[in-house]
Amino acid sequence: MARGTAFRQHRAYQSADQRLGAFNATARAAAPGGGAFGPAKAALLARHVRDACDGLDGVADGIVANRAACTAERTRLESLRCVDGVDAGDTCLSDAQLAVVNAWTADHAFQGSNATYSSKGYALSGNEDDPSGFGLWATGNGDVRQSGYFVMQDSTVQYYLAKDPKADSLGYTPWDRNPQALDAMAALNDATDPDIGAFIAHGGKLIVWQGGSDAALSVDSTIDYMMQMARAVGPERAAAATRFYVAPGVNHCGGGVGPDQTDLLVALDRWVMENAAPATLLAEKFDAEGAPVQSLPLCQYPLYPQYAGPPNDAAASKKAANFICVAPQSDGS
Ligand SMILES: [Ca+2]
Repeated sequence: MARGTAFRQHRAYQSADQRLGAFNATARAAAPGGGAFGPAKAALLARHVRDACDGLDGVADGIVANRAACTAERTRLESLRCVDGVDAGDTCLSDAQLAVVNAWTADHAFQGSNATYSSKGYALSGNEDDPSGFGLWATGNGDVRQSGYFVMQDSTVQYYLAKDPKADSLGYTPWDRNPQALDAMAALNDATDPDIGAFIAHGGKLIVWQGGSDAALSVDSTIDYMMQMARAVGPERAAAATRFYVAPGVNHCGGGVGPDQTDLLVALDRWVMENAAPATLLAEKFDAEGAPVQSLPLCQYPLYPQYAGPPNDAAASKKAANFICVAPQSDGS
Protein backbone atom coordinates (compact mmCIF):
# COMPACT_ATOMS: atom_id res chain seq x y z
CA MET A 1 0.00 0.00 0.00
CA ALA A 2 2.69 2.47 1.07
CA ARG A 3 4.85 1.50 -1.87
CA GLY A 4 2.00 1.96 -4.31
CA THR A 5 1.11 5.32 -2.83
CA ALA A 6 4.68 6.57 -3.15
CA PHE A 7 4.80 5.34 -6.71
CA ARG A 8 1.70 7.28 -7.62
CA GLN A 9 2.97 10.45 -6.02
CA HIS A 10 6.22 10.48 -7.91
CA ARG A 11 5.43 9.30 -11.36
CA ALA A 12 4.46 11.41 -14.30
CA TYR A 13 1.16 10.08 -15.52
CA GLN A 14 1.01 8.57 -18.96
CA SER A 15 -2.40 10.03 -19.33
CA ALA A 16 -5.13 8.85 -21.63
CA ASP A 17 -6.90 12.15 -21.33
CA GLN A 18 -3.83 14.17 -22.21
CA ARG A 19 -3.84 12.35 -25.51
CA LEU A 20 -6.55 14.93 -26.20
CA GLY A 21 -4.00 17.69 -25.61
CA ALA A 22 -1.88 16.09 -28.31
CA PHE A 23 -4.97 15.95 -30.53
CA ASN A 24 -5.43 19.67 -29.89
CA ALA A 25 -1.83 20.43 -30.88
CA THR A 26 -2.10 18.54 -34.17
CA ALA A 27 -5.54 19.94 -34.96
CA ARG A 28 -4.36 23.50 -34.37
CA ALA A 29 -1.37 22.92 -36.66
CA ALA A 30 -3.65 21.55 -39.40
CA ALA A 31 -6.31 24.26 -39.00
CA PRO A 32 -7.22 26.64 -41.85
CA GLY A 33 -4.51 29.22 -42.27
CA GLY A 34 -1.97 26.65 -41.13
CA GLY A 35 -0.91 23.40 -42.67
CA ALA A 36 -4.04 21.84 -44.16
CA PHE A 37 -2.87 18.35 -44.99
CA GLY A 38 -4.71 16.77 -47.92
CA PRO A 39 -4.36 13.36 -49.58
CA ALA A 40 -1.58 14.44 -51.95
CA LYS A 41 0.57 15.64 -49.08
CA ALA A 42 -0.17 12.49 -47.09
CA ALA A 43 0.82 10.39 -50.11
CA LEU A 44 4.09 12.32 -50.39
CA LEU A 45 4.84 11.79 -46.71
CA ALA A 46 3.97 8.08 -46.76
CA ARG A 47 6.01 7.39 -49.89
CA HIS A 48 8.98 9.19 -48.39
CA VAL A 49 8.81 7.13 -45.18
CA ARG A 50 8.42 3.86 -47.09
CA ASP A 51 11.38 4.71 -49.30
CA ALA A 52 13.45 5.14 -46.14
CA CYS A 53 12.12 2.30 -44.01
CA ASP A 54 9.98 -0.31 -45.80
CA GLY A 55 12.89 -2.49 -46.87
CA LEU A 56 14.53 -2.51 -43.43
CA ASP A 57 12.47 -5.61 -42.57
CA GLY A 58 13.77 -7.45 -45.63
CA VAL A 59 10.94 -6.78 -48.06
CA ALA A 60 9.42 -3.67 -49.64
CA ASP A 61 5.78 -4.64 -49.17
CA GLY A 62 4.26 -1.39 -47.94
CA ILE A 63 4.62 -2.45 -44.31
CA VAL A 64 7.29 -0.91 -42.09
CA ALA A 65 7.72 -3.79 -39.65
CA ASN A 66 11.10 -2.75 -38.23
CA ARG A 67 9.73 0.37 -36.59
CA ALA A 68 12.72 0.77 -34.28
CA ALA A 69 15.01 1.30 -37.26
CA CYS A 70 12.75 3.91 -38.86
CA THR A 71 14.38 6.80 -37.05
CA ALA A 72 14.25 10.53 -37.73
CA GLU A 73 17.83 10.24 -38.95
CA ARG A 74 16.66 7.81 -41.61
CA THR A 75 13.48 9.58 -42.63
CA ARG A 76 15.01 13.07 -42.70
CA LEU A 77 11.70 14.85 -43.16
CA GLU A 78 13.52 18.14 -43.61
CA SER A 79 14.41 16.94 -47.08
CA LEU A 80 10.72 17.27 -47.99
CA ARG A 81 10.69 21.00 -47.20
CA CYS A 82 9.56 23.29 -50.01
CA VAL A 83 11.93 26.08 -51.04
CA ASP A 84 11.75 28.78 -48.38
CA GLY A 85 9.07 26.72 -46.62
CA VAL A 86 6.36 28.02 -48.97
CA ASP A 87 3.86 25.53 -50.39
CA ALA A 88 4.81 24.71 -53.97
CA GLY A 89 2.53 21.79 -54.86
CA ASP A 90 2.45 18.11 -54.18
CA THR A 91 6.18 17.40 -54.26
CA CYS A 92 7.11 19.14 -51.02
CA LEU A 93 5.81 20.18 -47.60
CA SER A 94 5.52 23.79 -46.49
CA ASP A 95 6.74 24.82 -43.07
CA ALA A 96 3.12 24.83 -41.89
CA GLN A 97 2.64 21.28 -43.16
CA LEU A 98 5.87 20.11 -41.58
CA ALA A 99 4.56 21.65 -38.36
CA VAL A 100 1.55 19.31 -38.58
CA VAL A 101 3.85 16.30 -38.83
CA ASN A 102 6.03 17.61 -36.04
CA ALA A 103 3.03 18.17 -33.74
CA TRP A 104 1.88 14.64 -34.53
CA THR A 105 5.21 12.91 -33.89
CA ALA A 106 6.24 15.00 -30.86
CA ASP A 107 5.84 13.95 -27.26
CA HIS A 108 3.62 16.30 -25.29
CA ALA A 109 3.50 17.06 -21.58
CA PHE A 110 0.91 19.09 -19.70
CA GLN A 111 1.09 20.37 -16.16
CA GLY A 112 -1.69 19.76 -13.68
CA SER A 113 -1.77 21.11 -10.15
CA ASN A 114 0.31 18.26 -8.74
CA ALA A 115 1.03 15.91 -11.62
CA THR A 116 2.51 16.07 -15.09
CA TYR A 117 0.42 14.42 -17.78
CA SER A 118 2.38 13.15 -20.73
CA SER A 119 1.64 11.55 -24.05
CA LYS A 120 4.07 10.00 -26.48
CA GLY A 121 4.13 11.08 -30.10
CA TYR A 122 3.15 8.96 -33.07
CA ALA A 123 5.77 7.10 -35.07
CA LEU A 124 5.81 7.50 -38.83
CA SER A 125 4.60 4.24 -40.34
CA GLY A 126 4.75 4.82 -44.08
CA ASN A 127 0.99 4.33 -44.11
CA GLU A 128 0.09 8.01 -43.69
CA ASP A 129 -1.62 7.82 -47.10
CA ASP A 130 -4.35 5.58 -45.66
CA PRO A 131 -7.48 7.78 -45.58
CA SER A 132 -8.86 5.57 -42.80
CA GLY A 133 -5.78 6.03 -40.61
CA PHE A 134 -3.78 9.24 -40.45
CA GLY A 135 -6.32 10.97 -42.68
CA LEU A 136 -9.34 9.95 -40.66
CA TRP A 137 -7.84 10.72 -37.27
CA ALA A 138 -5.27 13.46 -37.64
CA THR A 139 -5.91 15.62 -40.69
CA GLY A 140 -9.50 15.00 -41.76
CA ASN A 141 -8.00 14.26 -45.20
CA GLY A 142 -7.46 17.99 -45.69
CA ASP A 143 -10.35 19.37 -43.60
CA VAL A 144 -9.27 19.23 -39.99
CA ARG A 145 -12.80 19.74 -38.68
CA GLN A 146 -13.65 16.33 -40.14
CA SER A 147 -10.87 14.62 -38.20
CA GLY A 148 -11.28 12.43 -35.14
CA TYR A 149 -8.75 14.53 -33.29
CA PHE A 150 -10.71 17.74 -33.88
CA VAL A 151 -14.03 16.26 -32.83
CA MET A 152 -12.68 14.73 -29.63
CA GLN A 153 -10.55 17.65 -28.48
CA ASP A 154 -13.35 20.09 -29.38
CA SER A 155 -15.85 18.60 -26.95
CA THR A 156 -13.10 18.16 -24.37
CA VAL A 157 -12.29 21.85 -24.45
CA GLN A 158 -15.92 22.88 -24.38
CA TYR A 159 -17.20 20.59 -21.65
CA TYR A 160 -14.18 19.66 -19.51
CA LEU A 161 -11.66 22.48 -19.72
CA ALA A 162 -13.18 25.80 -20.76
CA LYS A 163 -16.65 24.74 -19.62
CA ASP A 164 -18.13 26.85 -22.37
CA PRO A 165 -20.09 25.10 -25.14
CA LYS A 166 -19.15 27.93 -27.50
CA ALA A 167 -15.41 27.82 -26.80
CA ASP A 168 -13.16 27.76 -29.87
CA SER A 169 -11.03 24.68 -29.34
CA LEU A 170 -8.62 25.56 -32.14
CA GLY A 171 -7.76 28.72 -30.22
CA TYR A 172 -7.44 26.91 -26.90
CA THR A 173 -3.78 26.98 -25.93
CA PRO A 174 -1.92 26.17 -23.82
CA TRP A 175 -3.75 22.96 -23.05
CA ASP A 176 -2.82 23.17 -19.37
CA ARG A 177 -4.05 26.72 -18.83
CA ASN A 178 -6.54 25.29 -16.30
CA PRO A 179 -4.52 22.73 -14.28
CA GLN A 180 -7.36 21.96 -11.89
CA ALA A 181 -9.58 21.03 -14.82
CA LEU A 182 -6.88 18.69 -16.14
CA ASP A 183 -6.65 17.02 -12.73
CA ALA A 184 -10.40 16.59 -12.55
CA MET A 185 -10.56 15.12 -16.04
CA ALA A 186 -7.72 12.70 -15.31
CA ALA A 187 -9.31 11.64 -12.02
CA LEU A 188 -12.57 10.89 -13.79
CA ASN A 189 -11.31 9.19 -16.95
CA ASP A 190 -7.73 7.96 -16.75
CA ALA A 191 -7.15 4.23 -16.42
CA THR A 192 -3.39 4.38 -16.55
CA ASP A 193 -2.20 2.87 -13.27
CA PRO A 194 0.61 0.49 -14.29
CA ASP A 195 0.50 -1.51 -11.07
CA ILE A 196 -1.56 -4.54 -12.07
CA GLY A 197 -0.01 -6.63 -9.29
CA ALA A 198 -3.39 -7.43 -7.74
CA PHE A 199 -4.68 -8.64 -11.12
CA ILE A 200 -1.64 -10.90 -11.56
CA ALA A 201 -1.86 -12.19 -7.98
CA HIS A 202 -5.45 -13.16 -8.70
CA GLY A 203 -4.25 -15.33 -11.60
CA GLY A 204 -5.05 -12.85 -14.34
CA LYS A 205 -3.43 -13.05 -17.77
CA LEU A 206 -3.19 -10.02 -20.02
CA ILE A 207 -2.66 -9.84 -23.78
CA VAL A 208 -2.15 -6.33 -25.14
CA TRP A 209 -2.40 -5.90 -28.92
CA GLN A 210 -2.13 -2.76 -31.01
CA GLY A 211 -1.93 -1.93 -34.69
CA GLY A 212 1.46 -0.56 -35.65
CA SER A 213 -0.13 2.17 -37.79
CA ASP A 214 -2.67 3.18 -35.15
CA ALA A 215 -3.27 6.91 -35.65
CA ALA A 216 -5.79 7.17 -32.82
CA LEU A 217 -3.58 5.99 -29.96
CA SER A 218 0.19 6.26 -29.99
CA VAL A 219 1.95 2.90 -30.11
CA ASP A 220 4.80 4.48 -28.19
CA SER A 221 2.38 5.44 -25.42
CA THR A 222 1.35 1.80 -25.16
CA ILE A 223 5.00 0.71 -25.14
CA ASP A 224 5.65 3.24 -22.39
CA TYR A 225 2.73 1.89 -20.36
CA MET A 226 3.94 -1.70 -20.74
CA MET A 227 7.43 -0.68 -19.58
CA GLN A 228 5.94 1.14 -16.59
CA MET A 229 3.83 -1.91 -15.85
CA ALA A 230 6.88 -4.22 -15.94
CA ARG A 231 8.71 -1.91 -13.55
CA ALA A 232 5.70 -1.73 -11.23
CA VAL A 233 5.10 -5.48 -10.93
CA GLY A 234 8.63 -6.68 -11.67
CA PRO A 235 9.88 -8.05 -14.99
CA GLU A 236 9.47 -11.71 -13.99
CA ARG A 237 5.83 -11.32 -13.06
CA ALA A 238 5.20 -9.26 -16.17
CA ALA A 239 6.76 -11.96 -18.35
CA ALA A 240 4.74 -14.67 -16.64
CA ALA A 241 1.36 -12.95 -16.88
CA THR A 242 1.39 -10.51 -19.78
CA ARG A 243 2.02 -10.48 -23.53
CA PHE A 244 2.36 -7.50 -25.84
CA TYR A 245 2.04 -7.52 -29.62
CA VAL A 246 2.30 -4.76 -32.20
CA ALA A 247 0.78 -5.72 -35.58
CA PRO A 248 2.74 -3.94 -38.35
CA GLY A 249 0.74 -1.91 -40.85
CA VAL A 250 -2.52 -2.22 -38.94
CA ASN A 251 -4.76 0.76 -38.11
CA HIS A 252 -6.69 1.50 -34.93
CA CYS A 253 -8.23 -1.85 -33.91
CA GLY A 254 -8.10 -3.18 -37.48
CA GLY A 255 -7.80 -2.33 -41.15
CA GLY A 256 -4.74 -0.92 -42.88
CA VAL A 257 -2.28 -2.57 -45.21
CA GLY A 258 -1.06 -5.17 -42.70
CA PRO A 259 -2.65 -8.47 -41.64
CA ASP A 260 -5.05 -7.38 -38.92
CA GLN A 261 -6.76 -10.56 -37.73
CA THR A 262 -5.46 -12.68 -34.85
CA ASP A 263 -7.54 -14.88 -32.60
CA LEU A 264 -6.45 -13.43 -29.29
CA LEU A 265 -9.38 -14.93 -27.43
CA VAL A 266 -8.26 -18.47 -28.29
CA ALA A 267 -4.71 -17.57 -27.26
CA LEU A 268 -5.94 -16.19 -23.95
CA ASP A 269 -8.23 -19.16 -23.37
CA ARG A 270 -5.43 -21.66 -23.96
CA TRP A 271 -3.20 -19.69 -21.64
CA VAL A 272 -5.72 -19.67 -18.81
CA MET A 273 -7.24 -23.12 -19.29
CA GLU A 274 -4.24 -25.15 -20.49
CA ASN A 275 -1.36 -23.06 -19.15
CA ALA A 276 -0.10 -22.72 -22.73
CA ALA A 277 1.48 -19.27 -22.70
CA PRO A 278 1.28 -17.57 -26.09
CA ALA A 279 4.48 -16.85 -27.97
CA THR A 280 4.51 -15.93 -31.65
CA LEU A 281 0.94 -15.82 -33.00
CA LEU A 282 -0.44 -15.64 -36.54
CA ALA A 283 -1.79 -12.45 -38.12
CA GLU A 284 -3.93 -12.85 -41.22
CA LYS A 285 -5.61 -10.57 -43.71
CA PHE A 286 -8.82 -11.58 -45.43
CA ASP A 287 -10.51 -10.27 -48.56
CA ALA A 288 -14.14 -9.18 -48.71
CA GLU A 289 -15.24 -12.78 -49.27
CA GLY A 290 -13.35 -13.97 -46.20
CA ALA A 291 -10.53 -15.69 -48.06
CA PRO A 292 -7.04 -15.34 -46.53
CA VAL A 293 -4.80 -13.22 -48.73
CA GLN A 294 -1.80 -12.45 -46.54
CA SER A 295 -0.24 -13.56 -43.27
CA LEU A 296 2.58 -12.50 -40.98
CA PRO A 297 3.89 -13.86 -37.73
CA LEU A 298 2.60 -11.69 -34.89
CA CYS A 299 5.79 -11.26 -32.89
CA GLN A 300 6.07 -10.38 -29.23
CA TYR A 301 7.25 -6.82 -28.85
CA PRO A 302 10.03 -5.73 -29.37
CA LEU A 303 10.52 -8.47 -31.96
CA TYR A 304 9.37 -7.76 -35.50
CA PRO A 305 8.74 -10.02 -38.53
CA GLN A 306 11.73 -10.01 -40.86
CA TYR A 307 11.42 -11.50 -44.33
CA ALA A 308 13.59 -14.56 -44.85
CA GLY A 309 12.04 -15.96 -48.03
CA PRO A 310 13.07 -15.88 -51.68
CA PRO A 311 13.83 -12.40 -53.02
CA ASN A 312 11.54 -10.58 -55.42
CA ASP A 313 8.71 -13.04 -54.87
CA ALA A 314 5.46 -11.20 -54.20
CA ALA A 315 3.53 -14.35 -53.35
CA ALA A 316 6.18 -15.59 -50.91
CA SER A 317 6.26 -12.22 -49.16
CA LYS A 318 2.59 -12.62 -48.25
CA LYS A 319 3.12 -15.84 -46.29
CA ALA A 320 3.97 -15.89 -42.60
CA ALA A 321 6.15 -18.99 -43.04
CA ASN A 322 8.68 -16.85 -44.90
CA PHE A 323 9.22 -14.50 -41.96
CA ILE A 324 11.06 -14.88 -38.67
CA CYS A 325 10.63 -12.83 -35.52
CA VAL A 326 13.84 -10.98 -34.77
CA ALA A 327 14.95 -8.30 -32.35
CA PRO A 328 15.86 -4.87 -33.66
CA GLN A 329 19.59 -4.27 -33.58
CA SER A 330 20.90 -1.85 -31.00
CA ASP A 331 22.26 0.32 -33.82
CA GLY A 332 18.72 0.64 -35.19
CA SER A 333 19.28 -1.55 -38.27
CA1 LIG B 1 8.43 -4.03 -45.30
